[in-house]
Amino acid sequence: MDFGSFETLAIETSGGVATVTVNRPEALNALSGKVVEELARVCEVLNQLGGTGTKPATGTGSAGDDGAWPVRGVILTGAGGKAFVAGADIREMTSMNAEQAEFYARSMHAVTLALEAVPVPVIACVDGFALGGGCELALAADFIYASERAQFGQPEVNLGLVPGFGGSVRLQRRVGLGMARELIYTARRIDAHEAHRLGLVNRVFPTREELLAAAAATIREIATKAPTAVALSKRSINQATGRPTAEGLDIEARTFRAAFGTQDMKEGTAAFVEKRTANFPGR
Ligand code: DAK
Repeated sequence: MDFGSFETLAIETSGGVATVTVNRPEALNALSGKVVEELARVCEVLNQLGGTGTKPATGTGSAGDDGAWPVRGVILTGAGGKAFVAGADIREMTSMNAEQAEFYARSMHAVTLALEAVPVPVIACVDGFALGGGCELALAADFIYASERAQFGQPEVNLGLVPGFGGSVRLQRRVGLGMARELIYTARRIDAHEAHRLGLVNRVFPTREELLAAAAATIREIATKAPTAVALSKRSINQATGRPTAEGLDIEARTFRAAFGTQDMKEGTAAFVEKRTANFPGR
C-alpha cells in the first residue's frame, strides 16, 4: 500500500498493521495545519481498503498481504515518548484569522470523520499527553490503549477556547455526559488508570513497547476474522451511535442484509458447517 511521503508523519507497515506516527516531538506532536493535511492524505489512502473506498462490503480483492486488504488495522501514535498529541498547535493558532481558524477546524473535523470511515480498526496508542485536539484525535479512533505515562484532558477553557475537534460530541459518548462536562469545564488532566476506569481507555500497559505490541496483537487477532464483516460492523456502530434505538436497529438490519451478500459470509458459515477453518476471500 503506497502512502507517499510525509513531513510530519512516519508510516510503517508490517504484517498487515500500519503504524501512523505523528512525528513532531519538538512541539509534542501538536496538530499543525501540515499534520492535519497529511493525516487527511493517509485517511484517503486507508479508505481505499477493501477495493471500494467507503463501501467495504463489495470489495473485490482477497484478504491477505496482496489482496484488497493489505492493511488489517491501524495504530495511531505519537513520536518522542512524551506525547501522543499535545493538542492543536497553539503557536500556529495565534496567527490565524477567523477564516483560517474555520478552515483549520473543518479540515480536522474531516480528518476525524475520515478516520472513523476507515474500513479497518484504528487503535490510538497513547503514550504521554493526549490533550485537547490530541484527546479528540484519539477519540476518533475505534478505541484507545494507553501506557502508564498517558495523560488525557480537554484544556481548551484554559486558553479561552472550547473543544473544537469533536470533543463536545465524542467525549460524552465515551465517558457519559456528566463526566464529559466535568472534564471539559475543569480542564482537569486524568492519568491512564482514571481514563481506564471511565471507559475512555480500553487497556493500560506498563511500557510503550508493551502498548504497541498489544495493539498489533489485537489487530492480528481481528485479521483472522472476515474483513468485510469487521468493516460492516464498524460502519454500523458508527452510523448507529447517538441515534434513537429504533433508527440504530434499522441501520443494523440493513448492515446485516449487506453481510449476507458477501463471499465472506458464505465462506464463514460453510467453514463452520464443514468443521474447518474459514479462508475468507475478503469480499
Ligand atoms: N502547540 C504548540 N506547541 C506546543 C504545544 C501545543 N499544543 N504543546 C507543547 N508545545 C511545545 C512547547 O511550546 C515547547 O516548545 P519549545 O518552547 O521547547 O519551543 C515544547 O512543545 C515542549 O513543551 P513544554 O516545554 O511545555 O513541555 P512540558 O513538559 O513542560 O509541558 C505540557 C508539557 C503538555 C503540559 C505543556 O506543553 C502544555 O500544557 N501544552 C499545551 C497543552 C494544550 O493546552 N494543548 C492545546 C489544547 S487546545 C479550533 C479547533 C480546535 C482547537 C483549536 C481551535 N478551531 C475551531 C480553530 C483545539 C484546541 C486545543 O487542542
